[in-house]
This record gives sequence, C-alpha cells and structure tokens, in this order.
Amino acid sequence: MVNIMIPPGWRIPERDATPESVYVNRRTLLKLMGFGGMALAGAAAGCEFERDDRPLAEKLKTYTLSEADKRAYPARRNPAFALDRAMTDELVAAHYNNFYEFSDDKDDVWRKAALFQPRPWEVEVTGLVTRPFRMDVDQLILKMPMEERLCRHRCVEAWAMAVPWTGFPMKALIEYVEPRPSVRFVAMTSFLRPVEAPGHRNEDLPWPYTEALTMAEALNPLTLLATGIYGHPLPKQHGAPLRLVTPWKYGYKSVKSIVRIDFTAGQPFTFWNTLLPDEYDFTANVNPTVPHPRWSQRTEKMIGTGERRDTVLYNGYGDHVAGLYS
Ligand SMILES: Nc1nc2c(c(=O)[nH]1)N[C@H]1C(S)=C(S)[C@@H](COP(=O)(O)O)O[C@H]1N2
Ligand SMILES: [Mo]
Repeated sequence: MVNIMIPPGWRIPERDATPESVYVNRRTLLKLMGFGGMALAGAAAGCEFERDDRPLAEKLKTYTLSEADKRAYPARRNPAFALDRAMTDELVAAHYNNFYEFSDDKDDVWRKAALFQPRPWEVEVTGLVTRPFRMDVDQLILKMPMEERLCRHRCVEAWAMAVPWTGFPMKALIEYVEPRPSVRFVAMTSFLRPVEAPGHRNEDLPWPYTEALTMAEALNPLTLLATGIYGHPLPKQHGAPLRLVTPWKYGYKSVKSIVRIDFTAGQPFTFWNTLLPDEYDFTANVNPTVPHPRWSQRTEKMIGTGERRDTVLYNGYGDHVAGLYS
C-alpha cells in the first residue's frame, strides 16, 4: 500500500498538533477527501447547519436543563481525583474538539453541531447480560451515582487539557446489568444521523463511531460515563448527552454521544483501529516511549495556554491502572 500525503489545502488549519489522518493509504484518502469536499460544499450552500453568530459564552448557556439535570448538577466533587496542572478554560475546551461526525476541523465542530438533537435520547444496554435495558438518559442519570471529577485528557495528536467531568463510574452500570461470566469486552456505539451530522453522509467511513474496553478496564473505578462538564450537562460538541472518559488512554477511546453499550465475548471492531490499524491500536494507553508512526509522543501541549509538558505513562494514572497491564 502506498502512503500519500493529504494536500495542505485539506489539512486542518492547526500548527502543532498532528491531525489523526495526514498519511493514509490511497483508498482511505479518497474516502476522506469525499468527506472534506462534502463538508465544504454544504458550508457554501448554507444548508448543512444554521449559522449562529452569538458569542460562544452566550450559546453555552442555551442548553435546557431537564428535570434530571436539575437534580444532578452540580454533583459532589470526588476528592480522589486531583489535577497536577491548571484547569483548561471552559471556552477553550468548548471550541477545540475532535468529533468527526461534525467536522474534521477542530475549531469548527461546535458550530457544525448546531443541528444535532441530543435529547430526548435513549441508551440501549445489550449483549451477554442478565438485565439488558433501554432507558432514557434522564432516567439513567437519576439511577446512577453522579459525581464530579477533575481529569487530564490526552489526545493521540499530542494536545492535552484538564477538565471537570460530571458522570458516574461505568462500574455502577455494569453491576446493574449483571454481565455473564463469558463477557470479556464492552463495546460502545455512537449515534448515526446523517441529517444532523454531515460527516455521516460519507458512507465509506466505518460509521457509527465505536470504541471498546476490556471488562477489567471498564470495571476500573477510573472509567467514567460522563453526562456533564464544568458543572453542567455536556454541550453537543463534547459528546452530549453521554460519553466515555478513560483518562489514561488516548482521547480516541473516549467515544461520544453513546446510544448502545454492548457486552461481548469477542473483541469488537473499533472506528480508528478499523480505519488505520497500524496507527491506532486497540489498547491506546498513553505512553511517552511508544511514538505514533508519524510523530513522537514524548511531550504534549496544553490547549489554551500552549504550555508544553512531558508526557507521563498512563497519563499520570499509573496508581489506578498499572495493575491492569502487569
Ligand atoms: N463519536 C466520536 N467520539 C469521539 C471522537 C469522534 O470523532 N467521534 N473523537 C475522539 C477524540 S480523537 C478525542 S481527542 C476526544 C475529544 O473530546 P473533546 O472534543 O470533548 O475534547 O473525543 C473522542 N471521541
Ligand atoms: Mo484524539
């Protein structure tokens, strides 16, 4: 397979972080160009999304709080999760996002997500469990032990942030459904709505976005299903209304806007690992000594401040997770 470079005109306008797909094989390149071209055509025609030029700070206050949200926020902060660095500014985090369903341009995701309707929202929990269920996300919020945690986040592209998530440990949901002994993996699947998400109209990408963890990883107390950030429900661009948070792994594992959680015996297919297996492995643990095939992982850059820091093994969460891999 021949590797070719995507022309600079296509690449995201961003200097230091390396985009997930700069070198791709020819077939993948054609797919991605189709995707990029469609997004541009839509923007020109003005029909992909409604323009909303209000300042971001104002827009962020426009989500409506459901009755469940009113009870859940603000959640008690869990003191077990402390930061070694300053928290990222809320507005910085909210307009620098990876969410390929909406845009390949990190600066533009929040705007392109305008048509997305994350409520009402049903979550289906299926597979090899004693008590499968379908439930509105608001009901789930009322059932689960909600808490706030400060967490570092490290994207495989070498940018990082530190944010307060609100959510519940995945362990609580697992105990509720009672998996059978044969279960070895948990797969999580994002929504699929081509009308609301321009990226979904590229049928050649392996939509919907999926990710998965081993059961031991999913049961680790560090694994969070997040419904909120900065003390309120998730805005669309952060993966409303429910997303995964696994802070010791590269960010692509933390699948957004989950509609299905499936307990399986075999290892599930996952989005980036299916598309580019040599570049995005299944486990994806943060590790400064294992470079990405196209760039070093030795250091990372905090978004907003631009501060450069040394990358730490397991993103600094070794006390919680090193035992999983010994
Ligand atoms: N459904 C979906 N989930 C996703 C992605 C995506 O493109 N689609 N991108 C991932 C990547 S690469 C990162 S770094 C984080 C970014 O989360 P944030 O935009 O809330 O900071 O979301 C992850 N979850
Ligand atoms: Mo990422």
